[in-house]
Amino acid sequence: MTIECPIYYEEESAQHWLDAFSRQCPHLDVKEWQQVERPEEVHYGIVWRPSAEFFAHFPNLKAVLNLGAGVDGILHHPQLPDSIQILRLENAGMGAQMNEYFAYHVMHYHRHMDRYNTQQDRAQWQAFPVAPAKNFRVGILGLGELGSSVAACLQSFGYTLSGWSRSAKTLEGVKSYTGTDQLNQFLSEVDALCCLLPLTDATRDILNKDTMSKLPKGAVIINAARGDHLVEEDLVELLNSGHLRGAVVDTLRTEPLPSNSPLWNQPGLIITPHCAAQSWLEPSVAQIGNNIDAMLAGQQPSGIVERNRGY
Ligand code: NDP
Ligand code: OXD
Repeated sequence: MTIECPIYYEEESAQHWLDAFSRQCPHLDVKEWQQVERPEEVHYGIVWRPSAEFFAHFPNLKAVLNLGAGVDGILHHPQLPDSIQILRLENAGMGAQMNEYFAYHVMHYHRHMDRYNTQQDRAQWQAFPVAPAKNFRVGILGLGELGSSVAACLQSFGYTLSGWSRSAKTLEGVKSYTGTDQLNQFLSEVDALCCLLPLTDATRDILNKDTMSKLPKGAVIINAARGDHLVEEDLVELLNSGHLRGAVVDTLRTEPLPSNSPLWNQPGLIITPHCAAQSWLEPSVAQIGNNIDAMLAGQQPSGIVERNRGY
């Protein structure tokens, strides 16, 4: 028996997903959502940023499987029924990509590449002393699937690591901080602040003037979580005042960042186009296929989103 599953993918064509599902999960009949002939018979939908009408079109959905790790978009979907279970991708190749993204940028600052870039613009030849990695303190906001992967990767280079999460963690070599009570202490001991939090009511605007001012002077920020974590005007103010040495942002409040945004020309700011980690086809399809099989067999799938906590 084949199971019909509609897919809604925000970009023009879901063809690459359709091909991967037919290769890896031939027992699932995954098709573009408009091609489903009897929408009322469908129980599982596969989505990335579904349109307003998607949920009304499939009145008997039991679960949606999100083609990404972050679920802030789908949780704010105006038509999302209360009864539907939401599953998200866990890692699915994104851990390795985040490791590369954060290692690259942490080293950019630890090894003074920002300063050398500026010097090159001025044809200036001057070396800075190289401090051991253990003297460069990296703090990670969010120690979930991706944050804990980045922590383990950076630890292998010898960086001094700490992390902030809702629940306490026992990750080797990572000092664990939890809750708002411990946030200021955590921030005060960090040279590079990496953000890998989910966007929730509790974390929106968390990188603001007050919190970023708690970082030591000369600290840097690397945000690859969501644009709404960061108050962009506050970042600009702290870069211009010299409190922050630099920042890297992969996600912005408005995406794509408009071409006339002054952020493009902000000194000290590196912008990348929401590319830190992508949902790779093979592991994503395998995870979604396993989850649908588990639900069909009456078993617990993985990656269940707890709606009350927002991630
Ligand atoms: P997880 O849900 O696995 O981890 C989230 C972490 O954040 C957990 O450690 C959690 O704590 C912590 N956390 C959540 N709320 C709070 C809070 N209020 N206070 C303190 N800590 C909190 O998420 P992932 O690691 O899979 O993904 C993280 C985010 O990365 C995604 O939500 C998405 O926004 C972003 N992302 C960005 C991509 C890009 O290309 N730029 C690609 C993929 C993801 P606890 O462990 O106690 O639950
Ligand atoms: C995600 C993303 O959340 O790509 O997976 O941002």
